[in-house]
Amino acid sequence: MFDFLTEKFSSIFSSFTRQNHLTQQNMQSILEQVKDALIEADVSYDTVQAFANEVQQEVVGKKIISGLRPSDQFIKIVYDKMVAFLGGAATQETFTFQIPSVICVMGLQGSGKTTTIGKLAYFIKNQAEKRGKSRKILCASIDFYRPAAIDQLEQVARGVGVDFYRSSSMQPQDAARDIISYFKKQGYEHLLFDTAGRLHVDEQMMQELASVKAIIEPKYSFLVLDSMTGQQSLAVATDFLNRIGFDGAILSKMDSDTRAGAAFAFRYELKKPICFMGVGEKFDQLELFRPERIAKRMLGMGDILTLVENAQEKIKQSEQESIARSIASGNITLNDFSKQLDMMAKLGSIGTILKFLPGAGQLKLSDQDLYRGEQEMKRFKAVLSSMTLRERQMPDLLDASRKKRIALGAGVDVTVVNLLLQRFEQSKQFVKLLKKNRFFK
Ligand SMILES: Nc1nc2c(ncn2[C@@H]2O[C@H](COP(=O)(O)OP(=O)(O)O)[C@@H](O)[C@H]2O)c(=O)[nH]1
Ligand SMILES: [Mg+2]
Repeated sequence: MFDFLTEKFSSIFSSFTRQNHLTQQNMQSILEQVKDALIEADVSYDTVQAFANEVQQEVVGKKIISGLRPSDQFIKIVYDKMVAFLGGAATQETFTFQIPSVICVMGLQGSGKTTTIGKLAYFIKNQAEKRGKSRKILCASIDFYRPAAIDQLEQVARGVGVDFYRSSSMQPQDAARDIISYFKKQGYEHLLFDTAGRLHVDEQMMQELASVKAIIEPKYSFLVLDSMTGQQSLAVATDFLNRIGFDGAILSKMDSDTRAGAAFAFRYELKKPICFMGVGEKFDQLELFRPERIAKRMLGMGDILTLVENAQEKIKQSEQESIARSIASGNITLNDFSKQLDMMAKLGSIGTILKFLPGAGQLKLSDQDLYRGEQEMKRFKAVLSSMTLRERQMPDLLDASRKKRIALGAGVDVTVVNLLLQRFEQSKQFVKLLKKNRFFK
């Protein structure tokens, strides 16, 4: 997600963070590079220019804060502006749908409406369940244009475990009235209403949608926008906004190879929030759109990056290079493993390292676990240092008698030697993860 912008921005700013002085010249050069990256991400020229102007004005008006390097301060300004562009700092932790409510999704064909209905149903259901509650949720559709569209929604509803209703009418307005009356009569709390999409915005579609919207009076109406489509999708969004109106957008397919230009420009150009984003085809792959988090990700300021920065300061270039070489050759030896342990020791405790790794928060390691982990690392160091270089390079040599000798030398039980070899196998996976996060770049 956002790989394109993240890569651009992190390379622009990582060269910049090493400079202590903020001059008119280097600031201009950075801003030009930022503008180029945004243009390449398919953000319109006007929006890019507006963004750059706002950053510049902010810089001019700002006093230099002592203790903060000017380059850092500049990046902070860019970050703050990005948050503002993307929709501002979040005031709410989550999105709460009122009860009762009709929730309507619209958008072009294939933008992800039906899938999004399933995700929203799951989101509402899941949120309620977390608080020990349940919700009566109904899904219905008036997409009569594609033969299997309504069947698809029926399957989606079944998959999520919510109700589905099919009107006997095939005329959009009549069906809409029928659905609404069923929704009310049966005492449902939420109606998720799927609409028809065309391949392009057309007159008939817009008129039909406008009249249906007047019938169902949705409390929430979302435009589902395929994030793959870039600037072009904003033209579609503008048309929907002017002709029908919506409360917010849901950007779908953010997991795909999108350059994220639409995400960047949507709020600024449409003056409407992006509320959610779809990050996969499954029901649980819907996330709240959080401008702060997105700006951080785009700038490559995620926690991983913090770890990388800490690491780069502390780890000598040569060590990194030699490990990088063996990774590149696909040939990791116990020697590298030993260096890895050293690197980890330099980074701080296992607890500190874990804090930076995404998803590690869910591991719920107790202090005791961490202590045990660190003890284990120390024993491993001892084991490794009682091996010969050849043994470290060719772990296959380690037969029972060698293991015994090594264990003796390290003052540990043979089981520790075996455990180390097991961990070594696992560490190959760890290396893959770090490599994926460009740890060794
Ligand atoms: N990768 C990915 N695919 C998605 C996402 N949302 C929808 N899709 C896929 O996009 C296609 C069209 O989705 P659908 O819901 O049928 O679109 P609709 O015509 O607007 O109702 C389907 O193949 C979906 O699985 C998403 O967030 N990520
Ligand atoms: Mg559909």
